Amino acid sequence: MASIPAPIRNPEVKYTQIFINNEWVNSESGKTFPTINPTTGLKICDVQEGDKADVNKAVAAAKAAFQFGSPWRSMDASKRGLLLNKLADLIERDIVYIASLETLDNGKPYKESYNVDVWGSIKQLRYFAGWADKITGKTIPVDGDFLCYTRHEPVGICGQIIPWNFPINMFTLKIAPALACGNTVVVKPAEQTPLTALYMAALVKEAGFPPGVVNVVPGYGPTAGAALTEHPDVRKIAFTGSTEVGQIIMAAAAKSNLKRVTLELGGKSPVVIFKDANLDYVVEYAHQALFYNMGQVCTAGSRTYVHEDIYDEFVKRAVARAQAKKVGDPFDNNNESGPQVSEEQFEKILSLIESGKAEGAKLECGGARLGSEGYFIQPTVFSGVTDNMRIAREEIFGPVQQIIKFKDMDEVVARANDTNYGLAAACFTNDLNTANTFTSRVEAGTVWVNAYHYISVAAPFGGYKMSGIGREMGEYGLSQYTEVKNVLVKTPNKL
Ligand code: TXE
Repeated sequence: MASIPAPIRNPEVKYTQIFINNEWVNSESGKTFPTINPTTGLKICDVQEGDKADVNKAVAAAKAAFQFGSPWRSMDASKRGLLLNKLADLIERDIVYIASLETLDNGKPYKESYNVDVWGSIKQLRYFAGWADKITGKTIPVDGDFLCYTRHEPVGICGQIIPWNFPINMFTLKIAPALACGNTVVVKPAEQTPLTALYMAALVKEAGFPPGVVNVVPGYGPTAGAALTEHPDVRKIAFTGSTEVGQIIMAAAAKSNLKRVTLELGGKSPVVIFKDANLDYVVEYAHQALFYNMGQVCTAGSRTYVHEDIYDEFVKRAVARAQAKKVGDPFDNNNESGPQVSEEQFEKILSLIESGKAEGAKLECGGARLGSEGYFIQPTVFSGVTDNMRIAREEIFGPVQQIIKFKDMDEVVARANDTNYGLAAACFTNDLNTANTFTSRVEAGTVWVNAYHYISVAAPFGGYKMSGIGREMGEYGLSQYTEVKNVLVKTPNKL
């Protein structure tokens, strides 16, 4: 990895208020909430706590910005692209600060905040900036004397609710396609990690987006998030988070005004290692598939199926790899992993580890807290895992690898698909027929062959089954932010 500039270990927090109409305001209730540094467990600062009244104000601003004749609705599509590119430039200017702020608030290693999250955001903005003036309809040769064409129009006010595992990246992934298509947005960042979204709001203003186009309301899910989901003027909700909350959101969207809904939810993704795979290569990939971002990834490869002929050797090497992992201060670039994001997640993971032990899986290494402050967990590996155990069925969202034995293709595909989730999957093999059979049979929105976690903004991303609805990224993702209008013009003769 190329060397990167040193982090700012104590980045100053510049914005803690609610961002509406390009202005900073306090919450109507006067309430605030703390955001915690997961490396120490100590408070970083208090942030204004948005609730229904604040969401109503933000939606009103987004609605006004979406009126015909407003600066935003009158703007050339190419100019929307320029603004998105400008925003990308501003992030690039401030990348060290933003990556440092992300690490402070989320706990992820600074080198990953910098190289993956913040650079990823820049790429997303530039990708969708390029689309802004290329969103076109069709002319359709219908029977009769008609000019028939389609217009791809913005949906309107979009509510966007994001999680804490990739805070800035989720922020840009949500706003970029929405703005490229000409929508206005109200974003609710996760309560655990509001700080980079608020800094992004300041950059949105600096870039020159008109007031009301982007609004950011920090707050809790059942209050601010629910108010956005239930609001009658919001036309679309884009959500990334747990499957349970996805179900609540879809029900509320249906009940209020049949909002369009896209959901990117949880997963229990299988990584299937056939017996011809190169062991050194797959041990590392399977390790990263699970442990990347402290296991807090919706696509985490959290069911590692290994062919019985290579199972024992694989377990031995996977354990050695996990034991060699450097976990600690996320600002120290020698460390591979930092803490879990919050005490709640930390406790959830430890209790699932206990369930694994109680249900008879073999704890090969780890299994407990690391150190005495912050939310660090030892890299943990279980072998002897069977499909019915909770650790093989539930999303752990932590550094806990489950290694499971299999015999053949038919059996492993059936077992891989025996879950309500369907976000991602991978197989490792050098045999083309094995790979093609697996990719065609496995039920998942993204399937990797001899790779893991490679995600491109140009390619669609989303889940089968209870892992989600709709696709984000790429042209498929763009289509979720437009309505298709069919126009039929009577003509005096056949055109
Ligand atoms: O998620 P929530 P949590 C999974 C992962 C994790 C579990 C719980 O397994 O352990 O979910 O995490 C907002 N109406 N993922 O509790 O609650 C909330 O404020 C509207 C997978 O943090 O789903 C936050 O902004 N909004 C996932 C966002 O939803 C509501 C990433 C996500 O929080 C709401 C995160 C409500 N009623 C967790 N309740 C992924 N797919 O990557 C909460 N929110």
